[in-house]
Amino acid sequence: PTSVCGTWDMISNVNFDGYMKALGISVHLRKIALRLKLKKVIEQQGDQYIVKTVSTFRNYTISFKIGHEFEEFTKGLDNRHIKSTVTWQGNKLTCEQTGEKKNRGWAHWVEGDKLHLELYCDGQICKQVFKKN
Ligand code: RET
Repeated sequence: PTSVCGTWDMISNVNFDGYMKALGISVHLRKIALRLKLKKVIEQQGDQYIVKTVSTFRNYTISFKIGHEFEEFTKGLDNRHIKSTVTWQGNKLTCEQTGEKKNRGWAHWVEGDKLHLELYCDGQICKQVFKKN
C-alpha cells in the first residue's frame, strides 16, 4: 500500500462550493477557490505529519501528531480557531475538527495511485481526488 506522503495534483473536486458555503466563506473567495488546481504536499518527519495545501492564490499548512489534539487556526479559509485530532481509521487518515461548526472534519486515503480527500462540514461533503505528481 502506497503512503499518503508525496506531492499530489488535484484531478477532481466535487461540491467544494457546498463545503465552503457550509463554512460561511464569502462568494468572492469561493469563486477564486473554485478555480484553483490544488496540490497536496504531505510529509512525515518522525511521528509528525505536515500537510500543505498549495495553490497559486494561497497556501494552507497544518502539522500534527497522530492522536494528539492541536489548536488549528484556519487562516485564509474560514479563519476559525478549532481543536483538531487526527487518527488512523483503518487506512484513512481522519481528522475531527471541533468548534463552532458541527460535524466538521476530513479524511485522506490512498487507493491505487490516487489520493482521496473527503472534507465535510454541517452535512456538506466535498470529495477531491489527486494523482501522484
Ligand atoms: C484554499 C484557498 C482559499 C479558500 C479556501 C481554501 C481551502 C483549503 C482547504 C484546505 C484543507 C486542508 C486539509 C488538510 C489536511 O490535512 C485552497 C486555501 C477555502 C479546504 C484538509
